[in-house]
Amino acid sequence: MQPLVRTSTLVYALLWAICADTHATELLIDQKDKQFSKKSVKIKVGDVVEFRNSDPFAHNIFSLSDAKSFDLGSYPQGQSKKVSFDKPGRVEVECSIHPGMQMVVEVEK
Ligand SMILES: [Cu+2]
Repeated sequence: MQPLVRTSTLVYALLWAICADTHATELLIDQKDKQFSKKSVKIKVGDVVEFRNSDPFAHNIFSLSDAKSFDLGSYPQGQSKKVSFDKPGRVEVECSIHPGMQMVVEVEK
């Protein structure tokens, strides 16, 4: 029975490693009335933020920050796009269509 026990322990450890590796927290930020649902959020490296558009017009959010630079392009009501944050730092998110829309994502180690 000894080898069997060892094998199953190994399989369990392997599964745990795989799950731990892909286990990123996902956070939803809404865009409504030309505002982000939160002005600032704190997340961990590897976490994913889903940016949903609930306004009846398009938003085009982007960031030029060193910790994460991205441009999600313009997308309409009901759609979501996800951004994964892979470096620690302060990420300022803006909308290129509505200059008043701003938020900060603090990515911690
Ligand atoms: Cu916008």
